[in-house]
Amino acid sequence: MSKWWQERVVYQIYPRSFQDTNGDGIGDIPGIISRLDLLKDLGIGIIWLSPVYPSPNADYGYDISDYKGIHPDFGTMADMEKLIAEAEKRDIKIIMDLVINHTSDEHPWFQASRDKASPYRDYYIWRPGRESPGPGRQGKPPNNWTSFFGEGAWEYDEKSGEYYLHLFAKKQPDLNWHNPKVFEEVKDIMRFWLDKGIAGFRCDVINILYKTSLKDGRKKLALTGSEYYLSQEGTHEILRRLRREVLDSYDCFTVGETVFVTTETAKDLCGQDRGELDMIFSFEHMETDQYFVKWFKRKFHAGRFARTITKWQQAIDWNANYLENHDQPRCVSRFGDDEKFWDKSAKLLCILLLTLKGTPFIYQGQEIGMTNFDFTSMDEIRDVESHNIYRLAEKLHFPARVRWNMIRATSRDNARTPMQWDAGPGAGFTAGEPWLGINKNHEVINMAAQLDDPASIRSLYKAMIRIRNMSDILKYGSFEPLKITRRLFAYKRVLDGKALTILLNFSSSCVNTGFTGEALLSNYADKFDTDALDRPGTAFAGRLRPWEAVILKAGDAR
Ligand code: TEU
Ligand code: CA
Repeated sequence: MSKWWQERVVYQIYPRSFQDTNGDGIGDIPGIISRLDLLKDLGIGIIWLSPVYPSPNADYGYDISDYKGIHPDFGTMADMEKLIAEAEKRDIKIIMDLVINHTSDEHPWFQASRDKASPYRDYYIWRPGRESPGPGRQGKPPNNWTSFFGEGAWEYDEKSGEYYLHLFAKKQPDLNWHNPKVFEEVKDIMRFWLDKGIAGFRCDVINILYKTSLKDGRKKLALTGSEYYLSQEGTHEILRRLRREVLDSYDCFTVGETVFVTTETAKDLCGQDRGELDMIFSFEHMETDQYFVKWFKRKFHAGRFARTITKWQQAIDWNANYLENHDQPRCVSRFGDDEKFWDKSAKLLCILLLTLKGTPFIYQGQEIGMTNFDFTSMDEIRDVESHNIYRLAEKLHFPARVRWNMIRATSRDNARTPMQWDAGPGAGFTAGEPWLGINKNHEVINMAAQLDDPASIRSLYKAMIRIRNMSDILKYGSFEPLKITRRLFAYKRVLDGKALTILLNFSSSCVNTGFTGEALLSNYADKFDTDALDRPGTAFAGRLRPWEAVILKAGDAR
């Protein structure tokens, strides 16, 4: 009944920022290999590797120019094979990023496709300009769609005299999923990696593959045109066919990154009877601190956040749970308190993540409570999305200070600063000049400082991963909300008459929860034991200290 990917905790590596071994300032595959023992010690069972393929890095690897290669910055195919083998020795599986909505414009398919007579022409979505008075005249873009990165979704190509569609950066042309040849190419790529021993894929923006029409969309603040490509039936069909024709022949799983899904549309993508994806990343809980688009921040409200998580826990059989990834600001800076209660709030978020129902995904650095960056200007930002949005806001006459505050709070570079291994000048990440600035707080927040400290954030992650791995209640128990206020999130996990109650205080003042009992674990403890759930606990009178998180024994489920 249960699957191995439900029993293991996933750790996401953003290779560029994980560990550099040759001093070029860029993380690499040998660096990942050198840290495998540490990941094993943490207790994780699966690594999700963000893209390591050749790429001109317009979007740092999410613009792929060769799906069957390894970017020389990261190493060689031999390094990759060694990584797979070394991980396997430690019983760690590896999943890779599958980016198939678009390629790089430097991919040979796209280069060939710029020639109207090429057999590759139809691999992409080309259209003539509108109201163009004659051949060779550019005209206006074919429709009014806008891209995820804030610009128009069409780019004019001089060479072929037509526009191509790109839902992300202009160096990321969208593939044409109406073309059966594209489908065959992708199947071939998937088999190539599965045959090398990869255990599955994280499927990038996978619910937007199929565009039903290229008509003008209803005008919106963002993503005009999305009604023609979000979770369309054509996409469902592609996913079912990829499952049947490729994935079913391997012992593997898929997690889809699915944008703008509701609990209803999500069920069609990952429902067990659908034969599409095994689980999905949804975004709704990540949108609870914003107005409409992520650039307009709204004060974090724990109640809204908890209600959204609860809704998804109850609606979906098996969620992919996450609080952080390479696109999102750091969770302690966003849902916790990265100043006075940095330690306690990072630990509270750890307990939340590891006690939800579903597969937990931890992002590199989260296990030591890394925070948002401390950059002071746009010159320090590398992310294409941040620069595009900054420029757009400039065009809209937003004052400079407002623009910078938008970027500071939401930039994806918040999560992409190098891993903080130690307090030294290169943070133990590099002996050279890092590709992206290292947060100055690495002198305090780093792995070396936490590794042997039994009370550290990292020690709690390690304990909680083991506890979850051993607890059927935490893995398979149902999720039942108990109480949600602006500060308190209380829920129960129940299995076969046994239950655990989780109480989380999302505030810097004390909270009376109204729950009493036997506390098995608290984030205020001075050491974290993996057998915490099996030993007698201590009496809990109902009051939580600032940012305190407690797991209570609740023997009688009802
Ligand atoms: O992200 C898609 C996505 O919708 C967003 O999370 C995106 O990062 C952006 O914030 C929208 O405002 C995936 C990848 O995770 C991301 O790194 C890539 O840039 C993107 O697809 C394109 O491949
Ligand atoms: Ca390197």
